[in-house]
Amino acid sequence: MELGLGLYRHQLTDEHFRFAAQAGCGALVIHLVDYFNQGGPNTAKDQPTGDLAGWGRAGDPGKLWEEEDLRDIVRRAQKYGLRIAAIENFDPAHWSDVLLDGPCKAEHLDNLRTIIRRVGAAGIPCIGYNFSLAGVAGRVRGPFARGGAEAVGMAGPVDDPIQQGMVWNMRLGDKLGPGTMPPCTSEELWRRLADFLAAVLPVAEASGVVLAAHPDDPPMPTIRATPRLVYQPQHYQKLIDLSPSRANQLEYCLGSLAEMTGGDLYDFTDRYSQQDRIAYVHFRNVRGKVPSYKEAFVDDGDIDMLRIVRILHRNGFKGVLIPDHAPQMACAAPWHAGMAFALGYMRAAMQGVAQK
Ligand SMILES: [Mn+2]
Repeated sequence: MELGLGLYRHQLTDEHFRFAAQAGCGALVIHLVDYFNQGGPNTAKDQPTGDLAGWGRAGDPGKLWEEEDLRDIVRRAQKYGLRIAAIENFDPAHWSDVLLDGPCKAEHLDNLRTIIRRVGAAGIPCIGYNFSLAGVAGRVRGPFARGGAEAVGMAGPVDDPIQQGMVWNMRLGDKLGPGTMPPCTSEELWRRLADFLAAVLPVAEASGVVLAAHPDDPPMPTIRATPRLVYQPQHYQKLIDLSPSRANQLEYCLGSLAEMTGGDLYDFTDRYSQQDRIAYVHFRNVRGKVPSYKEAFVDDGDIDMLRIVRILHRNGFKGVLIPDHAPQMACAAPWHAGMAFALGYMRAAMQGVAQK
C-alpha cells in the first residue's frame, strides 16, 4: 500500500508536489480535466460542487492530451520523489458520445484509445473513469463535519432533467440547448459500458494501463432522470464480470460505497481486494446514506477505516490510497489542513498494519 494525494489540474504545481512529499506521499493521482473552467459559482478552493448547470466548461474536443505534456508532469513530480499513479477522469469533450451513444461514438472511442496509448507511453499506469451520464449532482455544502468544518453532502434526490449540451457535470459548448438529454434505460447504459470496455481494454492492456471505474456518486438508482450503474456494492461484481481483462479494475471509493443503502462494506472490500481488482482507493469517510449523507473527517464517520486498511493489507493490496475529499479546516489554508489531517491518519494506519 502506498500513500498518495489527489490533485486537481490547477494544483499541478511544484508547491503542491512539495506538500504531497512533505506529507509522506509517494504517489499522485492527477486530474487533467479543469472542472472549474468558466464554472460560475463552482470555485476552485475545494472539490467541485456546481449547480444544475454543472461544474464548468469541458475541454477542447479537438485537442487530446499530448504525450509530451504528460511526460512533463511525470518529470516534474519525480523531482519530489513522486510518481503519477493515475489520471482521474476523461474529459467529457473527448468521450461524450461514448456515454451518450451519439453520432461521434466511433471517433470518441478512437480518442480514448489514443489517450490511453499516450498515457501508457508516458509511464502512467492507470486511468480512473466514471461511466455516468449525470456524473455528480446534488452536492450541498455546509458546516456538516466535526466542529462545524465545512463539508459536502446530499440533501434529497435530484431528478431535474439534464439540459442538452451537458454531460457528466460539464457543458460541452458555450451554452445549453433548449431540449433535454434523450432517455436511457439501465440496460442500455450497461450495454454502453460493455461497448466501451470491449473497445478500450485491449489497447489498455497493450499500453500497460489499467482502467479503474469509480462507483456512482451519489449512488442513487437515478440522478437527474438518468440511470446509474454502480449504486449498490454488488454492482461492482457485474462490472468486473463484463471482462476478465486485468486492465478492468476499480477506483474504489469508500465514501460512495458507504453511502449505498445495501451491502456490508467490509465484506465487499474483502471480496474485491481478494480478486485483486482494486486499482486505487478513495479513502473518505461519511455519515449517513443516500439521499442524505454528509462527508466527515476520516476518523469520525460511519466507516471503521482502520478495519478497511487491515482487510486491504491482509489481502496483499499494493495500490495507492488517496484522501478523495476532506472537510475544510478553519485556518488560512482550509484545503491543505483537511488533506494533511487525512494523510497523517492514513500514514499512521498504514504503518500500524505493517508492524503487525
Ligand atoms: Mn470518490
